[in-house]
Amino acid sequence: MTLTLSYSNPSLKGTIQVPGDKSISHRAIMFGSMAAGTTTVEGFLLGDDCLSTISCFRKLGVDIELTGKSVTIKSAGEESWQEPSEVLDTGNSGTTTRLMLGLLAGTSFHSVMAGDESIAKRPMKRIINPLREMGADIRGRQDGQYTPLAIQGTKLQAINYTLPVASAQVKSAILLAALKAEGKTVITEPVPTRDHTEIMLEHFGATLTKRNDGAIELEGGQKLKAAHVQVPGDISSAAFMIGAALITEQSEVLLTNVGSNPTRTGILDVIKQMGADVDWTERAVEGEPSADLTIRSSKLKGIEIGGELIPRLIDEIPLIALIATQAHGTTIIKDAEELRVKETDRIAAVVAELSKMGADITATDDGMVINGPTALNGADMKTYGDHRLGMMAAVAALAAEGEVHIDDPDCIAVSFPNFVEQMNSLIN
Ligand code: SPQ
Repeated sequence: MTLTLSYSNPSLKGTIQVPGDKSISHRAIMFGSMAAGTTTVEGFLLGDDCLSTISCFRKLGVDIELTGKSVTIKSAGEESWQEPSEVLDTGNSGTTTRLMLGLLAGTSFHSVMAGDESIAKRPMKRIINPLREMGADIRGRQDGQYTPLAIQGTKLQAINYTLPVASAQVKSAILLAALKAEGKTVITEPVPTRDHTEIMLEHFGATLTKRNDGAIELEGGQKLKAAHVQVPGDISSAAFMIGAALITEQSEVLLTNVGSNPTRTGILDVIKQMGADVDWTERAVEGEPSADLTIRSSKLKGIEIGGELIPRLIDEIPLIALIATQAHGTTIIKDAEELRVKETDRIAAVVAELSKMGADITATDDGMVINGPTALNGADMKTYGDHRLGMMAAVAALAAEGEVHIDDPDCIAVSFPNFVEQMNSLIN
């Protein structure tokens, strides 16, 4: 079903609580399933990806009850997981697929994982290589590069591993496997990435050490204790509301309880540098930090984005590219070649779709160059089944002259169900 959006000088005003953080919601289900006892989760993201994670753990025999945005997980610990009789369907979720590899590698049973067409094209060797060094037995197409993947659980040994790519999913899969491995695992990252797994490990009673050189050490054989998890709003979802307020006239939007973990707030650094009018008030911290954010229409300027900032805003780049089309001057995004292996090739897709609307945007090997400001016109926009491309198109419609048609808006529900309704509710 195609969604048609058309606006005439829209202005956004009001308050929004964006849905729960996707990365933290996935991990809450995984940790609650590993820990013996009853884990409760509040503010859970009811997005398709996180529902895929719940469905996989139910197939392992874990009792998971969902009531609104609250989840209750009753587990007798991961030793009680049962061999699944069906394929574990990870849907569109890279996080589910990759983190579960780390968890399933150390079980005593056989399991098979597969997801949708997009998952079948995403690289898995980056996870499987370190897990194989730990002793894991994982098979798949092209020597385990692609799903479906068959995992024969086995005993694992600790490793000393330096990540070849900056990836929280690789780091997390190794950490989860390391919990069950014999010995002390040491992980070194080229650039710091989101640390939700480390925070949650400690929250569930595990001990890990962050060394002065940035390396993480985790001793195997630790058991987790059930806990309560409060999930803050997802800053990656908030980013699209931020962009909507920034590029429309006379807008002022309050976003409440947005996750403000410093490993995720690169988008705020970028918009401040671009000249955004934004206020940020931190809330009390319980586990993961969060804040209230007020964002107003702003005159933006182009900037250069690269280096260590990239992992702190990797999922926000489609939105940043869009706001750069409305900024004065040139925006250069570099060191972001990881975008080519997300739900789709996000460099190619963003450039193709914003070009259709009249943007001056060029792809580079590791990013893009955008000259602004340019007027945007209505167009037939493709999502490539990628939620972030879908939301980028919907926000672009606010600034466009004429109708924007979005080919597959349902994919937005992967991370932000009812995004378009929420955005429209702010329009006066
Ligand atoms: O789960 P999935 O599909 O990989 O989701 C994405 C997204 O845009 O929502 C990436 F496409 O977010 C990843 C993120 O890019 C979620 C994530 C995590 O929860 O650990 C880490 C990042 O991926 P990576 O490959 O850099 O580790």
